[in-house]
Amino acid sequence: MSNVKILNGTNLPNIPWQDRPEGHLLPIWRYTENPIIKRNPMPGIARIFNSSVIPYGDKFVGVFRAEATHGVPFLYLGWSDDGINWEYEKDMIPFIDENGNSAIPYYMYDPRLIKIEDAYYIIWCQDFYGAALGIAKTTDFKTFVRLENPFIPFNRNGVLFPRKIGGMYKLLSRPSDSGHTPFGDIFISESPDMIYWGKHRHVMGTTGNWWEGMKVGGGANPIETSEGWLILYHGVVNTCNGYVYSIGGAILDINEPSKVLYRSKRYLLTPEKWYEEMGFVPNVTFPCSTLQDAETGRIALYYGCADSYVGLAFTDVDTLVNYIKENDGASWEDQHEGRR
Ligand code: BMA
Repeated sequence: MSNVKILNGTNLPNIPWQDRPEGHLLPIWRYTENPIIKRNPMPGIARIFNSSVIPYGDKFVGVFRAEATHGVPFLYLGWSDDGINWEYEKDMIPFIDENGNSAIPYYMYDPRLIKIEDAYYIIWCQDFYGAALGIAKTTDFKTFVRLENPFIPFNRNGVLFPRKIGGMYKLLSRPSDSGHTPFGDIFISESPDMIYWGKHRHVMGTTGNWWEGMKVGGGANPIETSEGWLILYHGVVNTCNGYVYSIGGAILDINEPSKVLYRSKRYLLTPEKWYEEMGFVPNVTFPCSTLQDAETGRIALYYGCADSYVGLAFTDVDTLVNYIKENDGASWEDQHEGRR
């Protein structure tokens, strides 16, 4: 039983899990059999990484960023009994528009999958005359209908909240440029209908803590807790050898999530293992989704590793919330509503 409560969450007794290893210092610990998705996972696909998983009945469903052997990423659906071993559908997700016509973008990457009320939404980055966000809705994982793109380019790292707040859908995003974006803050926007997005607010930016000194971007779906919205995000530092992506954590106000209550000035996980340090893009740990068990507070984190693999890691809501509070470095700017 945890002290911090996961709110509006379901019990997930079959959550993938390993206990914290003796003497492990950081608040997130890795699955010993990582990476759970290795190179060339299926015909025509070179790498799967930066992917998102949710429970579905007594199984798990995932939307996977699959980089084809022609080098272009698209989204594939996968199913799993245990959240660790995955079977992928042979063809990419057949997105359609509202008239039923095929509507597959030129490329699609970094999906986040979420259930809101009775529907499932996928949000990702795609070409819209430049990198921007796309969204689609499904209720049966057979028909996937694209909604209007929420923002003009350039924007990435769209993360939806699992319920309306004050009657509005809420969306984190990271305005960017058309390339590898050497800057970036997290903003929040709201919508009554998932079509018209507005009332934009700044949530948080970079800090003087070097691991997140260049840019930050939303990661896993926010987890509703008795302390506020728990978010795991990525923070990036630029080095003489390229960008390094670590995982950070923060807690946002439950009713006004543009306000950061606590934010860890220390990373929660950073590239240390061979599958995080070596790969298509070295030194990337990129959080994209979590599973959580409301009963025990256990959290399983799926993260992309070096743009080559999917890694699994574990924590629990007490450990994470306590670590973020103990290492709090939220600035006045973070705690502010974020309106200028
Ligand atoms: C970001 C995104 C991620 C990727 C990361 C490291 O800009 O494109 O998909 O994991 O770069 O290459």
